[in-house]
Amino acid sequence: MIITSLSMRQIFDSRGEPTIEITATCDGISARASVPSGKSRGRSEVSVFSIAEAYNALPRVSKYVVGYQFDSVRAVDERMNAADGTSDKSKLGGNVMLGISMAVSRLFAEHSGNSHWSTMRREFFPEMKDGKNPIIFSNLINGGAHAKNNLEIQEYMAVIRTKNSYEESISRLITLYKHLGESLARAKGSSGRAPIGDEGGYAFDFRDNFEPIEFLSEHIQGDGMSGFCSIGLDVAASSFFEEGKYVFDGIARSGEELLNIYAEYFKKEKLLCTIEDPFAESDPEMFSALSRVIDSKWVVGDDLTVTNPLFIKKYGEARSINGVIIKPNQIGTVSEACDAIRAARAHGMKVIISHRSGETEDPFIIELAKAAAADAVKIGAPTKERMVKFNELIRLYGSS
Ligand code: 2PG
Ligand code: MG
Repeated sequence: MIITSLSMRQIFDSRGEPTIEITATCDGISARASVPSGKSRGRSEVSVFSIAEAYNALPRVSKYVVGYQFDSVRAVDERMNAADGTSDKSKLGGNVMLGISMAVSRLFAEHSGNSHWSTMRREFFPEMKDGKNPIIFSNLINGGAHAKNNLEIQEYMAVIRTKNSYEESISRLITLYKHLGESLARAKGSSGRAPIGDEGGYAFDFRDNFEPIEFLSEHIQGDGMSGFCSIGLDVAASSFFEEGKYVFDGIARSGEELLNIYAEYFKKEKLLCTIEDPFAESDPEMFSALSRVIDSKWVVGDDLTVTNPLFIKKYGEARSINGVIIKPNQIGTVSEACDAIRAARAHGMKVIISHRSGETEDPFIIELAKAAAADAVKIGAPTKERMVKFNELIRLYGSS
């Protein structure tokens, strides 16, 4: 396939921040893709160009891509990487390169007349068969960098295992989300609209970081969902790690003290099943220590691993984590995100394909999850712009 043009336009993400949408064409066929943005970013994520820088970079990247014959997405990505030549994609822009890589990936599908997910599977995961329906991680209470409340923990998620149809489980999740909002508003004495965080979850102040878990647990049980719904946390602990201490519930604590708090959480709340970034990315030994203590639960890396196959391998070998977040815009091309998934699998890790706090309406992550037969998808609260991802799950997986 010869790529005949690349163009770009500015759009806005769900946080109202400007981001880019790329259109790639070939013989009159076109495909487009847009790039999300993260607020709580890992230190080693690839560079993000401003809109002005991205417009400036596009002709420089196009020079290496437009007018050339390519047989795979990987070939396009390798050519962009060679032209960029930096480890953090700072010459051509990680977001620019990812937008092109995603649009080109869709263009290959359009060109061959196949679905995007099956085209990606053929190139990157040819040995994969459809597995179980991916588990949904849905963020219902927001704190940390995603909210203006007193919670250090960034995300309290409903973790939904769908055996039969997504229609049914998503409908139950929406009911849970509504009931939780009503009862939080009552309990917190709020008469107006509930405060909402960046990913659509409720953002009230709480007694401490454990209280939201109690609320969630009570509602999951009250709504009769405990057979298929549990609780996950994304602590995003780098955001409250200051001078070697974790400032948690108002007190500066050592890593060991924080580990004991988590162990207590897991002991007290049986529905709690996963914990992401429990410690700062500069404190990997503590991930391993926690993994030894709660070895039947998922200990997940995000800021720690930034979708980088080398980091995933390193922390897989050290047994620091047994699950990993995959966000294509942390690494900046589709083929490298797929390499990260393969690295995770090679080390026996659960693969969770994730949105960002600043999302667009692009359903790319669901297509990737289907292509890779991922274990889970992380897609925010069931509301507003995030519904695109839920609806795409229904479309791609249908009822079974
Ligand atoms: C995270 C994400 C998505 P952000 O930390 O996992 O929930 O947040 O996009 O702000 O990094
Ligand atoms: Mg995270």
